[in-house]
Amino acid sequence: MAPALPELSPLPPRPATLPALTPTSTLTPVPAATPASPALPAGFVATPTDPLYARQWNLRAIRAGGAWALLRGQTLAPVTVAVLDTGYVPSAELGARLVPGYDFVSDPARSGDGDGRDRDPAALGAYAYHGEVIAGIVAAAHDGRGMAGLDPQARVLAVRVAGTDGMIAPQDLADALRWAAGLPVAGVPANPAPARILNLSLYADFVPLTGCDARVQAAVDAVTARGALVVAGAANDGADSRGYSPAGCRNVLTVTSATEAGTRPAYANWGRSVALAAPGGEPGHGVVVSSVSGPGGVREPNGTSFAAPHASGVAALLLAVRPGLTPAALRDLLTRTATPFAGGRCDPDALKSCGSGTLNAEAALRAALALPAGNRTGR
Ligand SMILES: [Ca+2]
Ligand SMILES: [Ca+2]
Repeated sequence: MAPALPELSPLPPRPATLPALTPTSTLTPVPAATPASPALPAGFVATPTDPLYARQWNLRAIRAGGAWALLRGQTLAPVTVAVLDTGYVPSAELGARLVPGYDFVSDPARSGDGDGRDRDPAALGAYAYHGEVIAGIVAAAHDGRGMAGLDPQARVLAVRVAGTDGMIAPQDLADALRWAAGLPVAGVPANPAPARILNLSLYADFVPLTGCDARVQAAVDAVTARGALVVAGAANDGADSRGYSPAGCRNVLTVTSATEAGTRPAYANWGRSVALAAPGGEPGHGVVVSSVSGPGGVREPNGTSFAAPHASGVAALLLAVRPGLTPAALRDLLTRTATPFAGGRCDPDALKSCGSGTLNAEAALRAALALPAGNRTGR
């Protein structure tokens, strides 16, 4: 069975199970702000003072600073992004903006908490970092410590779908999708904080990689009809992403990885189901993030898992300024404003396509701001 989540680093060839984190002796908090940082400005800033920002090449690659400059000084209604992943890890980068969702892992043999589904989505085991890091890429605070996230005003709903083995059951994923978007799921209390964007840096295990699983497709279609955008990582097998769920499903914004040079790293899935690329890095040059699991509170993972939340974070910025955007309109904005690949392709092999280009936060936000404010926008 292929692993649903990528390892941190380096990327070994097709491991049978997910490798655990490189052990660290202690859990260390995010580096503290330089002595009680003098009054950080309210609202967006074009250049965050977070110490890791200088190393966040991924944010420069997508012109995040240009997007923030367009929002300078503004405080917008928070957009909720659900991260369906390993679950909830308290984060100094998100504080109360990180909302514990629900534990959808139904198999007690893989849940690590001794039972099936329940109200406690706490991430457990060696892969707990995965959801934590993705939440940080979407929404880490611009607070003078640690990393900068794409939408520091977003809320993240942490929904647990991966077991301690890093594997995801298709029915758990399908139910979690519906619940995260505010649709009813039998046996689960209603979600008090439905999300407009659902980030899936994973794929369903226990099914053949031959196409979109019908349960996952039905859930994706239902949440799309409700107005939620599904963003998925393309997966890390260097293969056509069409066989994967959700990457190969309809109505999914599938995101593959680009290197800093804007090319396809060998691990990154490709193909017609890929909408665009975003920085996911490569072995030895990953995406720099805050993590309580990392030495000094820092990790540098690579993989399409870390590309997808760039698109989710930018989508949150678009919804913050134009709340009426439909999933189709968000997809249109993100893909048509992407920066074309050098020479028109991400890979010398034209078959190995990466969609319309590399995510461009500034261009996407400019295009959204050019749309009329107000009611439901787009198809
Ligand atoms: Ca449980
Ligand atoms: Ca920060």
